[in-house]
Amino acid sequence: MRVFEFNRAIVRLPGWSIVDGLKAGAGEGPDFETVAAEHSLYVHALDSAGLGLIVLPALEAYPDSVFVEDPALVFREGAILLRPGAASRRGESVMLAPVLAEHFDPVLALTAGSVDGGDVLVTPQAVYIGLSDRTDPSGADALVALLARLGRKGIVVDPPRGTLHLKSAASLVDEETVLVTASLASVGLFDGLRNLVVPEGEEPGANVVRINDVVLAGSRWPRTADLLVGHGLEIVALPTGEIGKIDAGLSCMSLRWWADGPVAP
Ligand code: CIR
Repeated sequence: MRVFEFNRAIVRLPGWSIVDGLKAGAGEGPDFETVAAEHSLYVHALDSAGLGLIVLPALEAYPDSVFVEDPALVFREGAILLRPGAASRRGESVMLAPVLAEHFDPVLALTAGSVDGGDVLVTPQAVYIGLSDRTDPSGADALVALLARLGRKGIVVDPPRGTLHLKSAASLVDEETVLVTASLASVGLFDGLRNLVVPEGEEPGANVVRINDVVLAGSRWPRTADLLVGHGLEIVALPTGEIGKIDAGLSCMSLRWWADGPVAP
């Protein structure tokens, strides 16, 4: 089974409070209606890629809760509730716990430090955990131990800073290839894999998500799309301009996994 074969995903609808989502820069915040339209196209793309979707309601108390990738990790072998590094997001894990309990056994929980799922990149060889402003060494080490309980090898890496998360700058696009920023390629984090380097000026385009036969990619990054198509990949181009205002991309809006046996509703 390839690591990007999925038949299920969890998404959460954006709330009005998303206008107050966290952002590193001083630019304007997002407009709710436009975020909702981007999210709706994303959900449609997941459905078209063959995923059975669990759509959770918006959580107004958590402006960033549409980014379900950050508070948990999911695998065929089980799920892990994380401890997001931003104080305003810490409670999001608890809000995901009931739905994870319905679909996963075991559901493990990180109890030390902090880790955002956006810092966790799964490749066929390992689960890479990138240190960042959100993911600290004690959380990363604790996560390695939990991954081992699921039979997964975790590797802690210390990428150059400048992006929110490891996966803001790196995405697995096939079993041998990562799409990466030049900055990340230069430090050789993924030397065992082919590095496709995003063109200069399109660095945020490094966050894509491979799902079965397609790669969801931001439509703002045409040269990155050309690179991926030239590599033989099928692209589904999606608008990300509004979520991009709060430092988000495409991987962050879903939790994806392969469920064995009949797919529960
Ligand atoms: C945050 O700063 O936490 C959100 N505004 C964006 C999170 C994006 N998550 C991700 O890329 N995994």
